[in-house]
Amino acid sequence: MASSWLTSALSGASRHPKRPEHSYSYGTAGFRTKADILEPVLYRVGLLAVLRSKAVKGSTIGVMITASHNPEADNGVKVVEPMGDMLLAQWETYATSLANAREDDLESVLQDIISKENIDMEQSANVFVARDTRPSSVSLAEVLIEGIQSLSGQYVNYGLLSTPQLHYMVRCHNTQGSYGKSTETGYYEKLTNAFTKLRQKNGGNGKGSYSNQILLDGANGVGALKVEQLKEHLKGQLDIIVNNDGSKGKLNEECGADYVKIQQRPPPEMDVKPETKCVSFDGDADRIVYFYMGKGGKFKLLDGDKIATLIAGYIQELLTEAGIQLTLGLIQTAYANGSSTHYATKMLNVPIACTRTGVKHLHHKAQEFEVGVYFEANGHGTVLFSPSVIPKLDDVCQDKSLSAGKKEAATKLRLLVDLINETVGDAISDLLVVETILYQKQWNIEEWNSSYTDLPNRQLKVKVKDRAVIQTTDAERKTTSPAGLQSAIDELVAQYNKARSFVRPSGTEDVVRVYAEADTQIAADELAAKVGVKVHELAQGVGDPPSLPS
Ligand code: NG1
Ligand code: ZN
Repeated sequence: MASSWLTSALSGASRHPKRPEHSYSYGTAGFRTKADILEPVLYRVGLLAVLRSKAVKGSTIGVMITASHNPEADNGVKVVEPMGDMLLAQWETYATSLANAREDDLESVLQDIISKENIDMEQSANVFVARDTRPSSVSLAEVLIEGIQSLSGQYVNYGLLSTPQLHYMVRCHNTQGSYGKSTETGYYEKLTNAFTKLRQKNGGNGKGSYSNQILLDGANGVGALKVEQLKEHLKGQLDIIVNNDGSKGKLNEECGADYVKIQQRPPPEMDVKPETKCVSFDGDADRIVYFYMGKGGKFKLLDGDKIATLIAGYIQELLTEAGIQLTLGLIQTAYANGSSTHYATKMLNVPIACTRTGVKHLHHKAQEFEVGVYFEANGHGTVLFSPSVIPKLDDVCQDKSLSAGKKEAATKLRLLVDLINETVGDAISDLLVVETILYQKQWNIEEWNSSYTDLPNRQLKVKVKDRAVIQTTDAERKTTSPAGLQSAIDELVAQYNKARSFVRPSGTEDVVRVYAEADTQIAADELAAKVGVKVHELAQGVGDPPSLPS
């Protein structure tokens, strides 16, 4: 006779049948597709989250319902590990098998996970649930909860949260509050307490051109709502004006960090005056970019690379002032602008590591340093501090033999640790970190932007029959297949100044991405197009090859 949990799980699944024509894959950003085909996936993710919680002896697991920067009609779901990290690779495979299992195979897929992971089905389980502002997220959360309950899991439904807020809640809960209180108020209090203290310490002589005014593009998403709550705790220290707050426009439509970065222009809804400091979040507030309209109405973007170098440089300065030796590293991907890499190595003296695209690769690499700053150029990033860091900072703060200056620098670093959401890139936390540093330096956005000048660059997409024929090595900076492609790219790159180019298959779209940078925009455009043509030629391109700029 089937166990009662199995009967309950299977009967629930029959209420949310999976259609044979749909297939799903748990990618680096979880499951993500059209919202109207996600119901069976959500139910099965409910089952998976309970199994994961049981497998980690009842520690709390998080499930976030969002499709981040995708259009409003899409949705998605991602699972958060007990310390707030992303789901383990082995469990991504289980998630994909569960989501795709035919109804009559579901039992064997569940049994397989239980036996491979040696799961005690008597163990209790707990899941934290949250969602973004997509209309479809409400009913999808209900289906997810049905899945959790069918395996007798306990759950807390937080309703609307940003993705990083959920990661934070999960970590706080599993570390018995040592990371902070697992409530939304606890989140704002932790960040704003650290922010306020740092602001007092940094003094800000008011002589520079720093302005506390920020025009925020909330992507018509959850970040806009959460910033309004943050403002109550900031008590006027920042003057944040929220645009695209969801009251009229659609989520991510002509707004949001992805739109601003790709279109290289402000959202049309925003009335951006010259030199005004602007910020754009994505739909679930785990990405942030800054921008402004410079002289002559020229759009200027300060992306993840600019934020990362600002933060790494600040940490480097404080470590030097405090006389503390820690290994500090900046982790980038091949998409990082060559100027940012040059600036970090030559001017800041911060070592660089390059990983494959996808935040989990950056996150893992960052763990190899005592202080690891990681950012994707598109604005997703944070800082990781190894467990050895806080005791080292505390020692300096308490050492009476040391100078006041050293102790002060160590205290600022200690506060910075509290200001950063280490679990995942967090637009709100990153905003507070950037504003702290700009205030200390008394910089306006133009002064920050002039720390280095981005090399002109271009990204293209090429459609090919099977993008898997493109194989890469060296953190995706070189191709090993198809034959002849890398030597063709090398020859093209050699014809331009300060040039670099690479191609890789996208992990989220059925395209090959081409990146090129060079000393002028014309050269970058031409190089990208020529490399695109080579990809089209050597990797069985579909449709027309990219056209060369006229
Ligand atoms: P793909 O489609 O693999 O290039 C994109 C972004 C990544 C990352 C993922 C996940 C670029 C060039 N790529 O990946 O940085 O954010 O989506 O959402 O921006
Ligand atoms: Zn996002």
